[in-house]
Parts: sequence; C-alpha cells; structure tokens
Amino acid sequence: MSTDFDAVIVGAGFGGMYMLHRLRQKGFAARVIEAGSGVGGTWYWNRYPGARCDVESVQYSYQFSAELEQEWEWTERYATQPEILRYANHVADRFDLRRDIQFETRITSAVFDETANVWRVETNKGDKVAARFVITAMGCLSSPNTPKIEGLADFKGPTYHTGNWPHDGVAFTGKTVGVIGTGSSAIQSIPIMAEQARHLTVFQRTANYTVPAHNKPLDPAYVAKVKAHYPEMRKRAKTKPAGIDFVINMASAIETPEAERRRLFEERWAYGGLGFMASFSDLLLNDESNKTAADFVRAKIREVVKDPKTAEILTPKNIIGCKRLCVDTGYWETFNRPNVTLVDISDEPIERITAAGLRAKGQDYAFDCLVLATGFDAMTGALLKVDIRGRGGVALKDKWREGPKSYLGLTVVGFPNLFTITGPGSPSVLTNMLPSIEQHVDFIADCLEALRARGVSVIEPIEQAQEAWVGQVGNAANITLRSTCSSWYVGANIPGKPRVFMPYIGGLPAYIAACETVVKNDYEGFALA
Ligand code: N01
Repeated sequence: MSTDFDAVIVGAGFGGMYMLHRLRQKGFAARVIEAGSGVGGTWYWNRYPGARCDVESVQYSYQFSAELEQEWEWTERYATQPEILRYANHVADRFDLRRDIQFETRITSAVFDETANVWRVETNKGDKVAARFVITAMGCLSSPNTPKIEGLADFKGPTYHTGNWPHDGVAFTGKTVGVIGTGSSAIQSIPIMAEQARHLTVFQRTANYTVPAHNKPLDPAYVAKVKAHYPEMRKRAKTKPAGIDFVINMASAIETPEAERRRLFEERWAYGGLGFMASFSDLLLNDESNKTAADFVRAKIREVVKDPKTAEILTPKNIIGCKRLCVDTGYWETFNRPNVTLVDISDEPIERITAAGLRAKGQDYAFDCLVLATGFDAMTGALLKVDIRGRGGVALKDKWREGPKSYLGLTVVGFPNLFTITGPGSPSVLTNMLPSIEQHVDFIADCLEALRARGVSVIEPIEQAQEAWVGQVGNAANITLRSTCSSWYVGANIPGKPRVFMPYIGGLPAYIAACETVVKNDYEGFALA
C-alpha cells in the first residue's frame, strides 16, 4: 500500500518541530498538521499578560544543535512568551521547517486501516492523508477548560481564556475585570491586569502556593559562561528528576534543626524559582517535612499581605507542591492594591454568570470583561478530541474510559504505529519539557529507523508490557504526596474525568534508563510485524 507520508505529526509546538527535523534527517517523509497559524504550540496560544516560562530560559531550550545554542541569545532569567515564540519561529526558519507544516488545519480523525497497515487521517479542511505512522505532539496543557458555569453565554462583555488569548492583546485600561481561577496562569497575569484595570475582582476556589521568580535581565558574562559549558549543564540536568540543573539538598527537612532549616528555606526563597522544592529531599514524601515548607510560605504571605482577612483567604491549606507550584512576580503584593478584591468561593461554587458579571454566595458582582484562568483538560484532553481509532475500530476515548494506559507514555496497545510525544505515562509535565521532548523524539526517530532497517512495518506494545508500565507509573505516584490532592495531574479539575495520576513521577533519569533498556533488549515489550 502506498502512503502519502511515512508519518503525520500532529502539532507544531516544540515536540512536532523537532520530530519533523529528526525524521527529515533520517530520510522519512513527514507532514505536520497544526491548528494555529504559526509554530510554538503552548507559546502560540497562551498570550495572556505576564506569560513566561517558569523554567530558566537557558535550560528551557533545545540542545540538539550546538549552533542553535550558541547563536540564540536569551535576555531574561525567565523568558517571556513573546521571546519563546520568537525562538520557536527562529528554529522553524533556521531548519526550514515550514514547508512541511500545514497550518490552520485540525486533525479530526485518525483511523488505523488493518488491511493495509496504514493510518488514514482526515482534517477539518477536507484532507484525506495516508501515513504509516501517526505521531501526536499535541501538548499536555493545550485543551483549554471552560467550566460549565450556568449562564456563561449570558455575559454581555468579552470573555477571554488565558489558554487561548487574543493575538492583538487586550486593553484593560479603565475597565473593570473579573478573573476566575488562581493557578499559574492567573498568578502570572493578575499582577499585570491589576496595574491596567480600573478594578479587578479575583474569584478564588483554592488558594495556591507560589514562590518568587526574582526574574532579571541575563548578565552577558553569565550567558557567555553558560554557552561555554552547555554540554556539561545539559548532562547534569539529565541526572536530576525534573531534568533541570539545580542542586537538590539530599537532607530531610524534619531531621534538620529548625534554625538551619529556616536558613536553607530563606536561601532558596531569596534565589527564587522552582528550586525551592529542592530545599530538602523529602518535601514531597513526608507530611511533616512538607508542612515545614508550607508553613514557611504561609508566613511569607502574612508578611506581605496587609489585610489579615485577605491574607487568610490567600493562605493555602493543602500540601505544598501537590498542585503544580507557581512562580510569580508580585502576586501577593497585588492584593494590597485598592483596586483589587479577592472573593473566596471555596465553600460555594459560583451560582451563575449574569449579563453584567456573576453571582456568587448570594452577591452580584459586575465587571466589563471576564477572564477565565481555569486551566486545561490536561494530558488526555487534546488527544481525545480527535477521533483516534485503532484495531477493530476501537476508539481511544473508549479504551481510556477508565483512565489512560500506555507503554512508556509513548504507545498504546491496540493502536499500532501510533506514538504520543509526552503522553500520559511519561514524565513530561513533571520535568523540563524541552529535554523530555527531545528524548521522546530521539526514541521515536531511532525506532522508525530500526524498523525500516529490518523491513518491519508495524510496531505495537504488548499487553503485559503496558500493564507493567502502568503499574510502575501507579507505584511511583503512590510514593509521593503529589498524587494525594485534587489537581489536574489526577484529572480532578474536569468533572467526570477518571481520577488517575497521569504523568510518570519516577523522574527523568529512571525514565531514560527504562527507554534505553527497551531499545537494548531489541524493543522489549513491543510486538514487531
Ligand atoms: O490552570 P490551573 P493554569 N470555578 O488548572 C480554577 C502550566 N503553566 O492555566 O484549584 C472556580 O492550574 C481552579 O480552581 P481549583 C502549569 O503546569 C505553566 O493556571 O481547581 N474556579 C484553579 O485555581 C500549570 O499548572 C506556566 O479549585 C475554577 C484555576 O481555575 C498548568 O499550566 C504558566 C473553576 C485553574 O488553574 C495549568 O495552569 C501557566 C470553576 N468552575 C501555566 N474551574 C509556566 O510558567 C477551574 N477553576 C511554564
């Protein structure tokens, strides 16, 4: 059976772009289908004010090309969304990727034809394409969650979702604004919206932990040093669970004397960023240790927020780091502003959206614009929007009705020749996405090359291997406190979604080792035909 392409790649974010590049290098014909009008994935869609990456720019970048590393200049410790989008565009131009990317097109279905062993892919533009492989690179946080609050359509003003922000920006100057949600997107955008708006009302269901970014322009001497030592830094990063090169203090928080513990927390706090959770090695393993970090942050909130009642509402009650830790610039300070109101909706959901605003706890709130900072249907949302059918016409959404199951987060029993970059069961969202993406892509590209070399046309994981991997993902999750709260990691933010801890929390080094063993043992766990 002839095919139009060896592979169809879904999505032109960092995963899809690198996948295209690698497949081309190996002489495969690939086509990328991308819904947006440009590359960049998450950085194309999430254009809300204040959007930036909370992994340091020199680490949140590709490492496959030394030339690219050397020629690109990051300007800030944490890169802004526009800067990361410029980087994505630079990569697309530099490696001449656009000619194989079909923009403004969504895949609607991908059906495996068992008689010909090809995927038949259809798009919303009427394309019908046959390909040997389908490789999804659709992102883990790319399907925005619009909560089903009654009356949403009644609101007379504009409604914006942080995950699908207007490309021309939004002028909030002189406007009254209502914001629903206090996750990372809200925590980044609220301080900036508050500076612009006449009044900002924040509706908070769950208080969140955040640590200061201490963002700053990058010193050229520091950049030169990083550039001179990129390979060593990348190598060190790959030995860390999150794939980020920061120092993990291997001591236990509760076994460290209080004064020393406080000193270490203060030191990390002053440095800023996600490394705060590496102050001690057991913060996500032990309730008591976790409480020391949580109490430290809670005290910081009371130091900053002047009104004790507001400080109390902003103080998280749950485990620190259970939901994704946020990184901010001036978040709590924002609640000292006279034009900002915080409304606690933890005990009663919003009653309804009205024409003028919303009604919560028996009170009406009016505003000109509504911002939904309400997150995503994470890890499975984008995949399951597409009608993906494997052997016997079985739909992926039926196969995953009780929760996603995969082999290595990359492949699924019954769906031959389908690869899911950063799929559920992979470390992805618990790691620095760029090195994780590159590792996945290299694994897939090498696999396709190996199959071609031996004339194999179909690869599919076997049931026992998948079950064993699912068991490993579950066991790793059970060890940590991270799986114990209602977060998007377990699908708790989407009503009706099965509660399964979706990412693999065993760390990037363990995951890389598992993939290497599979390859060394001749694609152990896969059936090749
Ligand atoms: O989404 P979220 P996000 N009524 O799900 C609330 C990554 N990211 O877009 O906690 C009222 O975290 C919800 O309340 P609750 C990062 O991995 C990275 O902010 O469910 N409230 C919560 O407060 C992050 O974790 C960066 O009780 C409702 C908020 O909406 C992930 O993306 C920057 C509600 C949603 O928070 C998602 O972050 C930004 C309802 N019906 C994001 N429904 C970087 O810096 C939801 N909420 C790299």
